[in-house]
Amino acid sequence: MNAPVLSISRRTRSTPWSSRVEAAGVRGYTVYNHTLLPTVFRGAEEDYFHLRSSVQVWDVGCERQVELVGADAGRLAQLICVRDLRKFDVGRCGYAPVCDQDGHLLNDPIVLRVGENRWWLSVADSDVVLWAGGLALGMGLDVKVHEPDVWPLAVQGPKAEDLMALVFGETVRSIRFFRSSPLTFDGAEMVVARSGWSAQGGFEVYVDDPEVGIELYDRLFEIGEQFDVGPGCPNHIERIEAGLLSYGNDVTREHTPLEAGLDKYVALDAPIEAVGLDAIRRQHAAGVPRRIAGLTIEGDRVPGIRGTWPVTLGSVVVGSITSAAWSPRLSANVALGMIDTPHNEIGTRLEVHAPDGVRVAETCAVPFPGAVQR
Ligand code: THG
Repeated sequence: MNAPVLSISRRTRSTPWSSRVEAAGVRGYTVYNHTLLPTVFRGAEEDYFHLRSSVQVWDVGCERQVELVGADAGRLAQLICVRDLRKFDVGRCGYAPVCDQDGHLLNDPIVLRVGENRWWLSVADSDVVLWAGGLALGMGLDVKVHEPDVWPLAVQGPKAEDLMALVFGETVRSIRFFRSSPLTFDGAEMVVARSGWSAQGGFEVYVDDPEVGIELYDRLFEIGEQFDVGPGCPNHIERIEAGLLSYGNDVTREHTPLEAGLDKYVALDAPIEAVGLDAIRRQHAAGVPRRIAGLTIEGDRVPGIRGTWPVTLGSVVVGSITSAAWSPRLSANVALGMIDTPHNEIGTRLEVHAPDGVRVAETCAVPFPGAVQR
């Protein structure tokens, strides 16, 4: 049987690096923010071990920036994000849930304050620009909301810092986790942040010129040869082990940030007003009915997951598996699932209804052992 292909058109946006990624032998794509996102190069397991041992360059141009610029930009950012942004000085970045009026997750972006009155929401896969623009319009705010052409390029892995220091200079070493700094490459200034969707350490470069972007990509590969640099992408196995959530997969508009386990990014007590915060505070007071959990699933390699798998305790459905993969390092199946309270308490034994049969599973702490190397 021939596998179906993804037909790519104008609606499925390319990034400045799509041609490079294809030349490098990308084997799979997904679509994220209407944009191509590579999912595998040499194979999920090979990519995984390479990411954990050297350095990879990731085309994450699909992580679109929603820019808020103008006198009310800070006010709008705080209205949109349920995290307390009062201490966000210029250069600061942070993971910040975005919710609707019922406290349901609309997105889980990284927020960057890139100027006094300029903020970026580096968004996950949903159209935040429409929500932000609608709020600004409805509230009569003095702010422009748009999606500038800025594409993140991630450099991830234990050797990312050494590579970045050769390309951008030694000062990259002084950028702290979730901080950014404007740095120059070939005379072009760009925002460089210590962040990225892996637990292996690294940076993200926000590129606003496709030609410079290609030059940067090529330079990273030229100079990176000594570090065994390779093409890469967010790795399914690595990110499950790290407990990094995928919006649309692990958490959706059905869930609140508390159910997503993002409590520490919610201003439960701070005197701020953000859309959805009241609803989240009410849920916090009443108790959270379900929560994302790590799980190990017994047996040999689980099949690929497309959709979710039911989780039961005896005859009662108590949740679902949302992401699962065989970890070649732990020799175990690692998973994330949305599990009803109190069955999400660590050490609870449950059953998973995978397509190839029922398996025993056990809830566990995330990150998984040895996942974080940053
Ligand atoms: N980088 C950029 N934009 C993004 C992502 C990214 N937009 C979409 C998506 N990823 C947003 N989701 C996440 C989820 C988790 C993290 C980053 C983005 C993350 N979390 C750390 C953790 O959970 O350990 C730490 C978060 C913190 O301390 O603030 O890194 O990857 N540009």
